[in-house]
Amino acid sequence: MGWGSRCCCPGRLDLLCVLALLWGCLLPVCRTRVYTNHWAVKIAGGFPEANRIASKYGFINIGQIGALKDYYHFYHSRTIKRSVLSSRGTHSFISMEPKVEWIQQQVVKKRTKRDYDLSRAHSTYFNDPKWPSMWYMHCSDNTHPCQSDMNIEGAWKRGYTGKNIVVTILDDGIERTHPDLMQNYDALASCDVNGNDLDPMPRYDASNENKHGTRCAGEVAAAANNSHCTVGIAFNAKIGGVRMLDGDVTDMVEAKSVSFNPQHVHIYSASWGPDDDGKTVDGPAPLTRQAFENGVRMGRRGLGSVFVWASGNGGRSKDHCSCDGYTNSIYTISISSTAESGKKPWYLEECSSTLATTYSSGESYDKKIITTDLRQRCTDNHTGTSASAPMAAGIIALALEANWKLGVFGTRFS
Ligand SMILES: *[C@@H]1O[C@H](CO)[C@@H](O)[C@H](O)[C@H]1NC(C)=O
Ligand SMILES: *[C@@H]1O[C@H](CO)[C@@H](O)[C@H](O)[C@H]1NC(C)=O
Ligand SMILES: [Ca+2]
Ligand SMILES: [Ca+2]
Repeated sequence: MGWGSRCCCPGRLDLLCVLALLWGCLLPVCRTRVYTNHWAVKIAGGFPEANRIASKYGFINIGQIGALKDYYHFYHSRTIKRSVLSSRGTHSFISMEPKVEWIQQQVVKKRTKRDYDLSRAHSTYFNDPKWPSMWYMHCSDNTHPCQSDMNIEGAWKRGYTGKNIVVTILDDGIERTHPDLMQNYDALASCDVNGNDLDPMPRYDASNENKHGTRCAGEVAAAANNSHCTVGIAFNAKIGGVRMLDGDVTDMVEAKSVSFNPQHVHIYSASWGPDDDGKTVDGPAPLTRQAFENGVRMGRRGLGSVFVWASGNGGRSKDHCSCDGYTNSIYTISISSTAESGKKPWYLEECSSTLATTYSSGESYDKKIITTDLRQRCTDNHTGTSASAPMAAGIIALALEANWKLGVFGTRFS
């Protein structure tokens, strides 16, 4: 609903109009009609009769209005094109013609395109302190073309914010007490495979080694407009974490993680894999392969669990993502990165299993990703394909909210 279509004030927004909006859009307050020199007329008796009446009063009969029988479009060239007063003159006596059943001078209606005015929205839209600098969601300045926003606001504007979608981060834990995560935290999407319990809180140490999962989680579902830190892409999605990287990772640990609560969790995001050293060829072992297959066949009530995977950071070692059996699995959606500049980042691995690319870090002068950090903090330097996969998970959450029935491999197993 555009304001203008319900309310007053074509083409302007002044204090009076704002007050009118506050008063519940009382129409008479400041409505100005703009009359055109086009009329809609209902005349029984067919086209010749309509023509006769048109010429009698100085109108041109342009023809029937669409498929509306007996309704004609009349045009009066000697009436001013746009006027705030309805037209008077001898032509207005047409309404007295017995064959004229109804007549209406056309007025201009304010119609607003249902797109999004970024120039009005950015910086003030949300009160989260990091929002103005979230360059990959909106364009806050003119230093780069306004293409870096991945059209996320476009999805929000249509009402998709991740509601009822459940995402879990398979990583080193999630700080569920973080002020920007606790609102959307979902215990049913969380567990601790390393500690064999249900609490995915990270283990704290001096180097904050286990910050990774918390950083990924904030990208997906940090609460919006809570005056704190950042805004998640799917800021109304539920977010959980599976703590599984802070200990020995085995086939069983991975299998438990990717098959955790598959009728509750919809999207799993993983930003890890075999060493990106240019020498390692490795992939899921039997239990995890089975867990993936069961997930896409039976997870999400048969529509398929969505497994989002970071494609790897081994570019500098000439690592190749097709030697990584997680990213090149047909069961995962493998995500690569692009820098703020739009260029390929140095860490990028190129291979054919990459299905999409989202923003992340690049050169040292490129901006990085802003998200929640361990110890209830906020960071603006999350990097690598690790930052790209959760971004895709957030976008997929918006897509699933828009179309829940999207299947993972719709026809492949039919
Ligand atoms: C965010 O909160 C502020 C109040 O702090 C409010 O004015 C604003 O409309 C809110 N933005 C959105 C998008 O809800
Ligand atoms: C990363 O960000 C944190 C918090 O914003 C800051 O303390 C740290 O120095 C940054 N590290 C680098 C390498 O820029
Ligand atoms: Ca926030
Ligand atoms: Ca790799």
